[in-house]
Amino acid sequence: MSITARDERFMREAIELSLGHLGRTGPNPSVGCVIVKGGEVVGRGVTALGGRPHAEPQAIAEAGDNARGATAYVTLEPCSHHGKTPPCANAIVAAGISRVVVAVADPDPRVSGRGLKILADADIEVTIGVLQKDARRAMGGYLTRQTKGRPQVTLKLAVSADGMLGRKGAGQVAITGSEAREAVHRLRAECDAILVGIGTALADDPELTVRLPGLETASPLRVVLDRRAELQPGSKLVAGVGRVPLLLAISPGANGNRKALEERGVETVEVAGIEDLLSLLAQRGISSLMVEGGARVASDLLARGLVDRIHLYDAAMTIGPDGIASPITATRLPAGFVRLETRNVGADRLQIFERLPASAWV
Ligand code: AOF
Ligand code: ZN
Repeated sequence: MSITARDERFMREAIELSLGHLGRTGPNPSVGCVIVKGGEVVGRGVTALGGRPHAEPQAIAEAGDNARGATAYVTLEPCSHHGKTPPCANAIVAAGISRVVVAVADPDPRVSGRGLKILADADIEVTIGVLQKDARRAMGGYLTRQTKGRPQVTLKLAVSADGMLGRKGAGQVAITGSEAREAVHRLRAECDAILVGIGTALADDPELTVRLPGLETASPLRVVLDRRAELQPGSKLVAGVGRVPLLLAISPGANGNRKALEERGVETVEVAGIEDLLSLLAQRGISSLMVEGGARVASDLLARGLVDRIHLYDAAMTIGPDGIASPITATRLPAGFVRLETRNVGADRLQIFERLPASAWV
């Protein structure tokens, strides 16, 4: 059967469902599943918080007897492996579903085409690739980790009208307004980890937590790139360790404040450089990393081609001559990126860029 507008409509619904748990199912991707019978949705599922159960068994349970002869729309190829839960492809066969529409094949070597084969061998009609681009975008973190062995990197920058990220020696400077702050906290909640350089950690004394009603428990791992272990044991980052973990990436053999920080519950890891840190994070199941500063870390990642997405906030305020210049501004955009979206967030303007080719796994 060819792809219809109806297929796209129901797949869109499955993608929307998946977005609801983005950043909270790691290391599993957040997958959406919609079961349709006679043009009506009879079951919905999304990968549960923490990663299990998977989306499909939940949708099948909701559909009950209606699953027989129905069509299932799933954003990712149903799994075929006996992991902590039985394979979703087998559950689909057992439920008597007669057609499965999938957006993206699963690159996980344990699945990778085997899920589709289980379905086809059971004479289920399989359609693959519906809204593939949108689903890839929704699962960008998972797909980047699986195919590149590093997390998807999102660089967030708040830039003044004169192209600055902050003021030298001034600590935190409010560049964007409260709506932008809220949007940034939501983005934090959707990522698995947040990274800043030691310069930003010392100058701003940030907390790097999600402070939005209802999302207080969605704060991701905080990571500081701190070659010489200079982070202050009395900093807000360290004070919050009991609630949200903090990982300090230091150079091999670095001492500095290491001991005092470790005594306060900070985990230290020795890495040779940023690439090393990214692969270590991926090995720990971190699929999406948000980079919040500062200028040096941002420039370094951009120069190494390690930035996948940019959220650029432009504000109307100016900093002046003692500012810290941003590597990217509204008039100095990065090469090799395509703009996906421009919108106003309160008084500020947000532009979202994605690296070309649009998906690293093409
Ligand atoms: C699905 N539906 O909702 C998700 C899937 O550790 P496990 O056993 O939970 O397996 C993790 C793998 O399951 C993950 O790498 C990916 O291949 C798949 N995720 N599959 O059928 C889902 N979240
Ligand atoms: Zn599964």
